[in-house]
Amino acid sequence: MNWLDTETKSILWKEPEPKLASPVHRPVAERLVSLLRCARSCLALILLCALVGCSEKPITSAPAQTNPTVSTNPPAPILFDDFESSKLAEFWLPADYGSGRYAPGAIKLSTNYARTGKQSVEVTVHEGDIEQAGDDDTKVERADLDSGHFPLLDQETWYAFSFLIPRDFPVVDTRLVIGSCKQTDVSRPIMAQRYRNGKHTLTVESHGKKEDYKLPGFKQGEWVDMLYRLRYSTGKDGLVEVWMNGKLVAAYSGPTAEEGFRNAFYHKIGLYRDRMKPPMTIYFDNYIMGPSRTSISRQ
Ligand SMILES: [Ca+2]
Repeated sequence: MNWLDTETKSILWKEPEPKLASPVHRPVAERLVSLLRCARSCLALILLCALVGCSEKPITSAPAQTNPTVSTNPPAPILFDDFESSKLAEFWLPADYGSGRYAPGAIKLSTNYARTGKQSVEVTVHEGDIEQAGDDDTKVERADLDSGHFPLLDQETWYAFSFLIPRDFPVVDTRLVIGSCKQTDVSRPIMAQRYRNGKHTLTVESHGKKEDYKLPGFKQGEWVDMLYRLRYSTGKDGLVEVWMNGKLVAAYSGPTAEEGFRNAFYHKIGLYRDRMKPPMTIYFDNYIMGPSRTSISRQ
């Protein structure tokens, strides 16, 4: 199978930088220049830290568990849609299925923007679309694409996609989720990527606890590449790691699934919000899901 074109591969999988020549083979003058440059960069970094403060802890990968629970379920399937065909890929659930739902006409293939190729998928939500009761007497509405429910307990699953929020997108202080991972019969999302009032954030919720992560901002009108690594587990070996434009921006380790609920997990992209008047439109491209990083980047 080789469904990723070269451009897509280059986005999802950045090849390692070519190794520099060994210092012993480089002329002395070149090494001196290199040392001076390094010293200058270090000094600049120290000055920058002194000016802006470097109190924030760097984000590191969630610690690897020495004895993660081994699953007897089949690994996550490999799914891919570059939205270049005349219709959505077969794996997307229909508009009226479960909780990933959309109104007629809400999901369209579009040539307005493309991360690669000529098309992406355009998702629009209007006031009252698939309205349901939310928390605290709120009403929620949605246009969601659901990539399917799978028995992924105690397994790693990777998801990648690109999104673009147009320049004229309404920036409002209203709850808005653009991507989430969920356990089928649990109401709260395990992980939700949010964009509210111009702030880009992520929440991880499990076992009654909720953690908030601030994600880097982005420019409306430009593509953003996301990569999620999830390990669905009711125990300590669960994890959530999120990369944005190739940089690790959030890492959580701990439970990511609820006991006593179904071994069925799914991922949605789209627009899920508290009810409001102005419509919203977002674009997605290059959706990929698979059981490992290599499975979604080197097919
Ligand atoms: Ca495309």
